This record gives sequence, structure tokens and C-alpha cells, in this order.
Amino acid sequence: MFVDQVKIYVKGGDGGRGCLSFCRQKYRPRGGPNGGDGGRGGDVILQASINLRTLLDFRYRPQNIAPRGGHGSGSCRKGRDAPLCILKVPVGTLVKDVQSQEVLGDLMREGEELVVARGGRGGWGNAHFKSSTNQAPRRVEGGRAGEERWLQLELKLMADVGLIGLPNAGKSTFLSRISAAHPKAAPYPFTTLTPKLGVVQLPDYRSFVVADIPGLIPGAHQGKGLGDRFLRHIERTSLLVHLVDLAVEDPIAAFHAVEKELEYYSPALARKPRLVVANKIDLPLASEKLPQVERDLRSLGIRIYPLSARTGQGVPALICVMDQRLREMAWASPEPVAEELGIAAP
Ligand SMILES: Nc1nc2c(ncn2[C@@H]2O[C@H](COP(=O)(O)OP(=O)(O)OP(=O)(O)O)[C@@H](O)[C@H]2O)c(=O)[nH]1
Ligand SMILES: [Mg+2]
Repeated sequence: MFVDQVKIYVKGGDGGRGCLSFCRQKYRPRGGPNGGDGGRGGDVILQASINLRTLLDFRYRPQNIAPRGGHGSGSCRKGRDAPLCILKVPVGTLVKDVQSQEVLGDLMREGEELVVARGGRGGWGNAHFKSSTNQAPRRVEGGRAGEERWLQLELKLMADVGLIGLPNAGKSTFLSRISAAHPKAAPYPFTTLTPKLGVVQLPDYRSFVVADIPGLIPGAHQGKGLGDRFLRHIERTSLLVHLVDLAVEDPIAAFHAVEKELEYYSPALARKPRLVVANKIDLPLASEKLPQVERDLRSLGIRIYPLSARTGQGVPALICVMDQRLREMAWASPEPVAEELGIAAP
């Protein structure tokens, strides 16, 4: 199951109690206070990992409480500091405080960490309160409580290129042709129910990551079909590839329907550079429509790239264009995502 949004409760460990104790030894009258301090409670830390793809684990474990610090004991022995509570999240997780809606962090790289709840300090033992005027203090402190809060975790997948289009446009077929990914592709709408990633390997050992998301339909912004919530997963991409199925009755209307949904979802996303691809040109019905569609879109200043995801015709040329566009935009994101994630070829 793919889970990309969860609410979790985190609490740092409480500090250990300080100890009330006096030295009692033979031949050491009035040995003085020797109660040790409590240990620190553990912090709760989120750590990004490329080995996770969903926030599913947190559905079953919404409460995450770090261990308490050890209590102090006699002979000035300090309590044990509690271990950290490390929660692994997928790379690309955005962390928000539920109450203030403040963004606490965005974990974008493997191993990146964010402390979300600090453990409480240990209480002082009575040895700590000794002074010239109070040589036998009976005062001790309890440990401080650890921080607690509710967090909203939102996963936004990391990819360089996002595929968009109506259901059945051939997005998953295209992804399986250009990468080693095997997303399910079938001749009915909404075959893809959750986003899938694929890594495109280039001949010179570079690579980039492409995200396939469920198809959009007119009214997706009002929740029609699978809605538009999966568009969040292509918000981080630098380039969109819009696949238009030439075999449908009116490819131009299909093109505008998807573009409109992008605009409704987020004008920023709609402003992203994109390549428009005319798919299924292996079908005679589709190739007949190509010149007209080409002309109509050219009048809007849009160039189209014809290809067939099924036969592979036109696909290598498009990969080159995608790579070139990504390289041109490299100033915006200096390293391709694949390298950041450590999944590029050696
Ligand atoms: N003839 C032909 N059929 C294609 C081509 N590309 C995809 N198809 C077929 O179109 C159908 C839908 O393809 P998918 O890849 O599942 O489409 P999708 O865009 O991922 O669809 P959803 O996941 O439902 O959004 C499948 O039956 C594919 O075999 C193509 O280039 N030529
Ligand atoms: Mg699909």
C-alpha cells in the first residue's frame, strides 16, 4: 500500500529523576550528600532513507515516544542518557507541525536528519544542591518532560521528470520502455493507482528519474477520478512530459483538459517547462491525425514529439531531448535526483 500522508505523535523521552542520598560510611561521619543526577531523555529524530518508498509504517505506529533517561543513584552516580529514537522516512518527506502548520523541514537527501522532539534534561540529585550554607540538602529535582507534538508527514517523491496525461495515454507503457520499471499497463483507465518511479540510464552512465502518476481527468480538481492529489509527487520535478493519446477522438481537447487540471491544482506547477508527446503513432488511426494535431499545437507555439511507446519508435530521440532539457535547467537543481539519491550507475 502506498501512503503519502500521515499524522504522527512524537514525544521526547522524559529526563530521569535526581537522587536523594547521603554518604554513609564507617569512619566518615557526615559524609555529605551524594545523590546523582538523572540522565537525559532520548530525542526523536526523523532520518531520510532511500530504502523506503511510503509512509505506511506510521499508519500502524502513529505514536512514537523516545525512552526515558535513567534515574540518578547514590555515590553521585548519574542516570543513563536514553538512546535516540530514530524514525526512518522516505527521501522527499516534508515535515509540518500540525498545530502551527509550520514547515519544520524537508528531508531531501539520504541520511538527512531532523530533530522533531527533544528529550527532557535529567533532574539534579541532592549532591548538586550542596552549598556552604546548606551542607545536607534534601532537595532533588524530577526530570524535565520531553517535548511533544503532532506532526504531519507528507511524501513528495523525488524525480527529475513527471509524466502527465489522461488515463490510457500510455504513461506507464512509456515508463516501462525507457526504464527498468515495470508499472502495470492495461487498456482500461486508472490502471495506475499510485505513483511509480523509474530510472533512465543514459549511455554515458548518467541517469535521471521519471515519475509516472495516475491519469488525470476533467474535474480531477473536484475529486473526479482519483483526484489531483498525486500531482504533489511531480511538484519537485524540473520537467513535465505530457503524453497525448492520438488514438482518442479529439486529442487537442484531451491536451487542454489535462493542462487545465494542472492550472487548477497549482499555477506554479502549470508553469513548469514541458514536452508534449503524441503517443501511439503505430496505430493508423493515430498517425492520420498527427499532421492536424501538429498544426493545431504549432499555432499555439507548442512543438510535439511523436512516438510509439509500444514499438519504441521515436523514444530514443525523446530521451535525448529530455536529457538535454534537464541539463539546460541544471542551474535550478545542480545534481540530477538519481545521483542525489545514490542510485545512479557507478
Ligand atoms: N498501439 C499502442 N498502444 C499503446 C501505446 N502506448 C500504450 N498503449 C496501450 O494503451 C493502453 C494504456 O496504456 P497505459 O500505459 O496503461 O496507460 P496509462 O497512461 O499509464 O494509463 P493509466 O495508468 O490508467 O492512467 C495499454 O493497453 C497499452 O498497451 C502505443 O504506443 N501504441
Ligand atoms: Mg498507468
